[in-house]
Amino acid sequence: MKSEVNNFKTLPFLNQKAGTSGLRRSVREFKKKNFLENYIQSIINSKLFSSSSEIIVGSDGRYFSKEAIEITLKICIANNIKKIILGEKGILSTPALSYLIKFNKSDGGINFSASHNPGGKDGDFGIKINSSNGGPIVQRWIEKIFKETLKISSFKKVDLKKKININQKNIFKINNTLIEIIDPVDDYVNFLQNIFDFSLIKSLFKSNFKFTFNAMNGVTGPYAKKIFCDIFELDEKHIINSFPKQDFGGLIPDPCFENAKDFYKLFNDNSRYDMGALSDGDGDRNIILAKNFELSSSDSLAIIVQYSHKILNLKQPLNGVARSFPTSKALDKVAQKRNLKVFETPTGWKFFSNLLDNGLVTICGEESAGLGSDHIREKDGLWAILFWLSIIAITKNSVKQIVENHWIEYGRFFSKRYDYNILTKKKLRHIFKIMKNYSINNQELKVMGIKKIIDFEYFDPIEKVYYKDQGKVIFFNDKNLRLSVRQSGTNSKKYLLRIYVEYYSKNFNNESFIYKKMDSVLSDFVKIFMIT
Ligand code: VG1
Ligand code: CO
Repeated sequence: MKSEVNNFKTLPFLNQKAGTSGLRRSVREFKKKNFLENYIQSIINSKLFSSSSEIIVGSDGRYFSKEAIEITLKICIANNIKKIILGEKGILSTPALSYLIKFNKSDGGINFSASHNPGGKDGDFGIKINSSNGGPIVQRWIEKIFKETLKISSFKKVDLKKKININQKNIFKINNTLIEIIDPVDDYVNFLQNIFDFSLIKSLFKSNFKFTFNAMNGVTGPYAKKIFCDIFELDEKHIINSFPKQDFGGLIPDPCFENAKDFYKLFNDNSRYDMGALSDGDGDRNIILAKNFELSSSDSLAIIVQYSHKILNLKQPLNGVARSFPTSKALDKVAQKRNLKVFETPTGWKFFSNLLDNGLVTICGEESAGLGSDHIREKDGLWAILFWLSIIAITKNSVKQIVENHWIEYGRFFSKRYDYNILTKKKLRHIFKIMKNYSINNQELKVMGIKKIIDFEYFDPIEKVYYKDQGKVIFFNDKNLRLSVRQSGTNSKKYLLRIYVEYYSKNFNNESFIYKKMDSVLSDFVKIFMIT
């Protein structure tokens, strides 16, 4: 087959740098002539992959995924990549893709997903790039690929007469490249069966326990059906939005009340369910609901660590634990009791991978519905849900009871995230500048009880690199209060500022009083720093 070299220098690749979780842009941008071709060739030019590489390729099934996979295959073939393993119909959840890299000892992965961002032709598209450990590429590789995007002048792509059929399991060779199309679900689900005691969870499902799952028309549906229906014998009617759709059926696949109102309503006063769970577009996030109750991810992380020694594959002491800095310190309380070291990282899973690879941590997580462990190198929605089902089966308590017992023992970290759409880059820079230049002796800050504002910096103990500009942390005279501020790195359209407020109280019941207090701190803060 002919390999064509294209010399279109059509696109200035300036600023095509991956953010918190890969390169994320609008579909419209990705569909520009040669945009994707140039980016995939840039990845190859960076030498992340070579002609002896085996690469796992998949997607969350969103609009443009199949075309993107076809383009990627043609470029990989022209560049003589040795082997591509692909999920049937182009489907692979982010955790399943990470699993396949790690356990096939592959050289990395390309995952077409914009995760929780909207899909469809007016939505977003994205590329998550993974290295040979199964985790997102670290900053060094992000920079190398970025540099290649600045100087790329041509790409190689084979010219094929026929479309490559990726819709059924198969193995075939085109030129020097072996292409294997596999079942996206089976191996990963078998793997999960070695982590958790499935018979224990099955007995929970056989009891009176009522469970429902919402896949948000993302990639997790087929995995959830296999686990909950085929193995735990749950009726399929309890798995909602279970077919991966190109436009997520019009839903935004970011699991939260706004995007899943009907599902949330199933958990009102008259709820017939004991537990509900949702995942995002690419299956790495999880939300857990119960009657009149939504579990915060920060609490979920702490409680998972609290019960880890009771779970099949985690019975040995943990190496350590990690959380991103805006994630509440509930984890730290449990870790302190267990004598575990806590690593506080910038936002984004790539920071956890080094710690996991080097045996420094076993469990880690973020406030944004992402939890995981050293079983793979991505956050894992179904893993977290199975963990909770195991805790419920072991303790025979309800979700709410388990959480309240945790609060009684450790106190409660109230936490909330607020997002602000900042209109211009200039304004965003200005906000950070005034935060930097503010004197602590300023009267307004004194009135607010602000003690200090620091840059959150992180020293990666493995890479031996200092990460700066990751956000700000604001400390108050009231030690129970903490505020973090950072810019989102996953939003394709807007400059999004995220403000995280945390308040610790030994008494878990004074909810409305504490939330009011948090709201008022926030409203003073945004006024002083001219955020609104
Ligand atoms: C958001 C979350 C972050 C998460 C990232 C990727 O990033 O805050 O915790 O790691 O999404 O999640 P940001 O920069 O917009 O705050 V996913 O589900 O896209 O892999
Ligand atoms: Co995701």
